Amino acid sequence: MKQEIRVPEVAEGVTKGTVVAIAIAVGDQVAADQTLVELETDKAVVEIPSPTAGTIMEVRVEEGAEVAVGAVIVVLDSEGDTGESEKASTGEAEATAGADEPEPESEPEPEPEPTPEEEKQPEPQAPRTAGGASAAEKSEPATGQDQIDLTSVRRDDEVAPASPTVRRQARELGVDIYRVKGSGPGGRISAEDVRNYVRDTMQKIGSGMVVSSTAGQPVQRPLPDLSRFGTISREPLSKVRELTADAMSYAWSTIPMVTQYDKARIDDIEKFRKQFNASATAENKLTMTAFLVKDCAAALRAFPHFNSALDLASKELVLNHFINIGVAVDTPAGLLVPVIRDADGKGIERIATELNKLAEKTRERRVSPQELEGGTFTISNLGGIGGNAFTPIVYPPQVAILGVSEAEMAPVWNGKKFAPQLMLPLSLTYDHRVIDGAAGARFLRWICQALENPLNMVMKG
Ligand code: CAO
Repeated sequence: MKQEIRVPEVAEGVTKGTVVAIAIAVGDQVAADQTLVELETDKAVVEIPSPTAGTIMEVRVEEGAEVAVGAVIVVLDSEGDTGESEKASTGEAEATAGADEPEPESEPEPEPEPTPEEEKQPEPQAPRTAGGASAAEKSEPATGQDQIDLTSVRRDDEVAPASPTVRRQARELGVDIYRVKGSGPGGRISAEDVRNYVRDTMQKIGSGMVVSSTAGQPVQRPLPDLSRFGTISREPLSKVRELTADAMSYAWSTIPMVTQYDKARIDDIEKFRKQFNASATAENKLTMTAFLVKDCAAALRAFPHFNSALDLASKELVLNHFINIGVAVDTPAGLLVPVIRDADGKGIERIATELNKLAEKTRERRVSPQELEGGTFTISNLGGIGGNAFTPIVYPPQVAILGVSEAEMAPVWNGKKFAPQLMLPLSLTYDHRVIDGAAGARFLRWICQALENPLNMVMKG
């Protein structure tokens, strides 16, 4: 018997919803109460079950489509229900165990003669994206379902092609379904795919390998429809912004970071800087950042672990015998980090000249890719703009970064009285897998002491 299955009233006041998953395809046999479609409403995601056992004749909706309460979503042939309760319950068992599988594994039933109406049924569909196009439609060339390119179908704003059962399984295991690669037609994700993902992840953790949460692709769940709350506009991400997003997500999700704060008294250095700059040109103008580059280079010589990279796969710490300091430069296109090479072997004036030139080239986007690579430690000086503290993010494979905030006159107790002193706030973020808190505190203190008495840079470095 042909039966139309409609969107039920799922909650009070809910009049429509968006189809986020279709668990069945034309020709599938379903058991009573088996989920047909997952519908996302303003209140929750609800599963719409089949009221009876039968065979799917038509699927009238697509993933991503908005449907109103009362709309027909599926047409079911419930004829086989009578006298076949045995088969229906078997079907249910199969459907539960293999709900993630696109095809039932049992031998197909002998096909009854198709009615003219059945002859017009479309082929089972590949999963549909939120935009309405099927995976097969989106992949080029689509010579067969096996050749569908997942990268072109599983984009941020699309719905992961998995049945509700598989989604539930992923949720229960704490797996983000968007990170699982589906092995079925059209990239459909099966229960086995989820299990394999968990197994792979556990093996990587067991072998000490860092598990990238992004695998080189920024992962983001679909945005809600923000235009529901007001006017919005969109602007394309610049390449720099895209790369920054990727690098920051990777760093944030893979490195356990700690930030340590300290302050350096810089009256003497500032006095010297002003005297020097009285006769300096635009090229060799001495800035606080140039002092910091020299200071950090000397500190890295004294504390080699801060100038390293962690190689968990080989269970080694890679110690860089060269000291290349990256300096974060604010540009109209976004943040770029050109590198002062072999900074420990250079005088402060030379560093200042190089830095001024490099910063200008970077702001004008004339910096070469080679000048942006090979850094072993980074300085991010926001002090020229303002602020009294921030937590910079380590730039992998480096293990530490120094944040610099705005120097300010402050009353400092000198043992007898409070005296006004120019204090520079510093924040050191480090990879806690490589660096312990005590080492972090010593390193940052060393940097402060070298700024307070620059002779320390040459004496101790
Ligand atoms: N406290 C107080 N004043 C500071 C200062 C600080 N920490 N750092 C710089 N200044 C002063 C400079 O001394 C200079 O003053 P004078 O003209 O009197 O000499 C003025 O601010 C401007 O300095 P500058 O910015 O031209 O030069 P710089 O070498 O100090 O900085 C650079 C160079 C590239 C670090 C800076 O231009 C820049 O881009 N900073 C932003 C970095 C950034 O965005 N970081 C965020 C990354 S997210 O972690």
